[in-house]
Amino acid sequence: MSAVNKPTQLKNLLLSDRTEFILEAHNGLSAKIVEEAGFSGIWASGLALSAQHAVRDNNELSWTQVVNVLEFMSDATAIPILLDGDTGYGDFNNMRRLVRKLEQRDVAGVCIEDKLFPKTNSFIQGEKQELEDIDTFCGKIKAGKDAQVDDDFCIVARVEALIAGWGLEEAVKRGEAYRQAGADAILIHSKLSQPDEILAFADEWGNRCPLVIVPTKYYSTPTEVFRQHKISLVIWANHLVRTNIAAMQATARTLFESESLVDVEGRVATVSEIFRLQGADELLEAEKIYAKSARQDTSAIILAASRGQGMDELTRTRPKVMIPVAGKTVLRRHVDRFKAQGINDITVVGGYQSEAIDVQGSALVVNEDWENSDELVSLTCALDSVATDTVLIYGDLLFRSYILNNLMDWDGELLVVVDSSPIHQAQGNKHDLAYCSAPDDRAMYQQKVTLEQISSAGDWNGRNPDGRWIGMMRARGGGRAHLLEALKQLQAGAGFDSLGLPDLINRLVLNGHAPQVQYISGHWMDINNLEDLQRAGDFAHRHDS
Ligand code: SPV
Ligand code: MG
Repeated sequence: MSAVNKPTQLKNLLLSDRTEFILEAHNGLSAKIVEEAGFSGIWASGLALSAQHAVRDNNELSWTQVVNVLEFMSDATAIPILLDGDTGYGDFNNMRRLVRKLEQRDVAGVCIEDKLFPKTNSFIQGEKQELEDIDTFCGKIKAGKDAQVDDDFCIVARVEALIAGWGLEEAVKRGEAYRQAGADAILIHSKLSQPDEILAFADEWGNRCPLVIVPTKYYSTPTEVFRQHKISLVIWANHLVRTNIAAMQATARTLFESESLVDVEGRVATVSEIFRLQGADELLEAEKIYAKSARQDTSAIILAASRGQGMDELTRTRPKVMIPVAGKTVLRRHVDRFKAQGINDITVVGGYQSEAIDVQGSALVVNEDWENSDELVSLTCALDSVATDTVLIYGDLLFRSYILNNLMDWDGELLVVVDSSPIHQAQGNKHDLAYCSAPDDRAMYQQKVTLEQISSAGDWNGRNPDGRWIGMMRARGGGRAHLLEALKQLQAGAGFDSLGLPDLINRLVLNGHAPQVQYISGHWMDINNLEDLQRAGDFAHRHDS
């Protein structure tokens, strides 16, 4: 952002003792591209603004529509914009209002031409065009100058005498009248392919006030010639809209003919370049500050490295999480559930047949040594994904959405989900039995219970288990640090390779950081064998919400 305001920047360009250059733009994006290329100013061309809306340069675009586009251009850039204001869109009174509206949008200046509303582009039968009466046009200039609030807002008066087939004398007479009426610069326009009449005007003009030219037709004139003739400002008036047209036509033709993107991809801007020009990064940063509720700091880690047993054929070429259940893989179900909670930072730890893991919306890390290691080794592969708030979950679970909902609603540092229903402690389901500070008292809302042990023994310390840990936990805030600390301790000890999440949870208890228990009663299942898989289909159909 320049410290100098935009009108002053434009004034400085006009008054600079070098020949300066500005380039056409016709919307926010092209304005930004002009600025990034290094230009010190933008020409908001009437021709380009109307062309980009596929209407004619005959004031078919209303002046308020022009001003609306200018607002985007001005917001997108820090360099001054000189609007091609045609005839000022009416009389002196319309001109006053235009100037006020432009200043409100931080447009630095306006160029008006001495033709009649509605105007026609100078290159369409220019010699037939009628010029405005000199005094009337001077009144417009004066009205505009009197209306401006910023002293440096620039009004450029454009002389169309040469275009309309009048001679040099009339052109200079008009230029002088406009200068005396208060114009900050004179734009002298020509439709000839040689610069002769422009240069003759410039020589006659001397240094009365800054001179502006638009060399669209005499484009082959060396720029040095303009310098020698003391031209203040050169306008490249329509070259971005023309670039657009040529590029878009080429792309459209290729796509239509080839019915494929292959020939086009390398020739067009990348999607990330679009995001850069839009300033997408800034929004991501701002979200971190202003949109905390979107669970920006929450991640999910899904452990899916093992093959699983008892499902031989089904897991021959893919891990268990990639088996479809009621039309959707188990992993897809997980990712959808997390996304529904606003958790978008999702990491899957694969191992067995990890190349078959393909779920959009999640990142994959691989425990290469999955065959000789267990869950905690997998977890260490995903350490980068342990966020301020992290949900850890087994890959082979199916669960009703409210379970994750409730888990995310709790505000403790360490939480584990325990199922207190007897069915999950039945014979054959001996692992992950949970011993808690109190049994599930369903009559109590948000009962404060802590975990004491997860064990595969059905009678830990001579007690009956209070339920079964379902393979879902959450660590947030201080709980994250406790979790990482416990993991580090276990890693330093013997037998780390064969440890699982229950060992980590038990270490947390040992360290004095017993997780809180969220009791549930059923409404989940894990998939361990073909029979489970069949039940899983029913489960998914019944509880897909
Ligand atoms: C424009 O860019 O709209 C101009 C310049 O007014 S010209 O098209 O040459 O008239
Ligand atoms: Mg124009």
